Amino acid sequence: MNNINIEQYGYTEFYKEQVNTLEVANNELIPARVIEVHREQYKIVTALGEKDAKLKGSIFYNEDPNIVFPSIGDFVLVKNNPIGEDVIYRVLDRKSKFARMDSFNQKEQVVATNFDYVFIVTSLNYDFNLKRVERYLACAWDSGATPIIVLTKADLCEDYESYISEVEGIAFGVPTIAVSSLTGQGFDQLKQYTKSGNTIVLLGSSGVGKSSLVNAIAEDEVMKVNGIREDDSKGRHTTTHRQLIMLKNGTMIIDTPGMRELEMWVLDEGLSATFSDIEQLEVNCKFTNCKHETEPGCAIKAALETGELTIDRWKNFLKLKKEAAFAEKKAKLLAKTSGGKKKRQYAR
Ligand SMILES: Nc1nc2c(ncn2[C@@H]2O[C@H](COP(=O)(O)OP(=O)(O)O)[C@@H](O)[C@H]2O)c(=O)[nH]1
Ligand SMILES: [Mg+2]
Ligand SMILES: [Zn+2]
Repeated sequence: MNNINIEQYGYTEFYKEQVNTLEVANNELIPARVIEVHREQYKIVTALGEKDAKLKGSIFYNEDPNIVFPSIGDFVLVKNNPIGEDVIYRVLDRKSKFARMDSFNQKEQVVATNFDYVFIVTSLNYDFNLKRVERYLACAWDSGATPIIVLTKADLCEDYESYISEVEGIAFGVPTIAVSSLTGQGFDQLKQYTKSGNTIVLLGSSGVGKSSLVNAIAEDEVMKVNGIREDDSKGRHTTTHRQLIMLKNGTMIIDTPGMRELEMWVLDEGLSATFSDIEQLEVNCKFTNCKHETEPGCAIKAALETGELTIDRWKNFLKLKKEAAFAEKKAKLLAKTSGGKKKRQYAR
């Protein structure tokens, strides 16, 4: 794959200007985009094609606490090595990013960068949850990119117009599009965003149809859909880890497991705020460690009986709480393994 036009990967004036002011335009460094991240190993794409790359040690491991490490989607400056790995010298300023605080290392963990649109994906069946959309929206605005709300599985919903107006009530001016990856409904409305040179990140719970959506945009099976037996998906090239994938039409999708953790973190942050009524009820349980199961004097059970608290809301709370706890456990575990490794490198 020779002589790629790096502009197809979203290398715009925003990045070019930075390179010009750095006065590196005439030296040997060339721009590249990071399309895969594996610990210290990177896969990048430059005008010369896809290459493996590593960091310039004297720049990245020199005790400078402000040094920015490349993440998926980053534009970087590299020195081409015709017989081996390219060497990354610098990360260019980002136009958007998703990051979460890694509480273990007290460091910001960047999950994805330089995307144009955040597709906030929620399905029109049981998963539909306005509060959740609200939190995703806040997160998307923070990122610096433009949110688009995508309501999936329109084929399963008779009255999606009312859902759309509900969403529009909380998301002023944010495009809200109902789609079905099964029937193709709504995809002509998505086309203005899924264009060559654009990078998209998808945010949404598991099962809402993100992979199906990407496949439908790609008109190709680029991602594994949940619930399809292994045998059936043989031969499909499924995405694995921290990738930026280029679809045939030139749209790029950032697909990273980090998004899942980010999402859980967002949910956790919002959990207390969203369910403050439940937290207020809990205060009235007879026992401070009440599990709201069989304990006497349980205020939650009483509220469920009177209908003050609906079963649906209670179940939703329990489900989100469980997801958030799981994500936190996993994030801590991840932080432990990658954190230890990095510290050793700094000591060099
Ligand atoms: N009826 C219907 N089912 C869908 C649609 N999109 C996805 N699904 C189903 O929803 C399930 C989860 O889809 P998947 O794309 O793996 O969701 P993800 O976890 O968000 O990536 C699968 O069983 C899909 O077949 C849709 O537009 N209509
Ligand atoms: Mg998926
Ligand atoms: Zn209780």
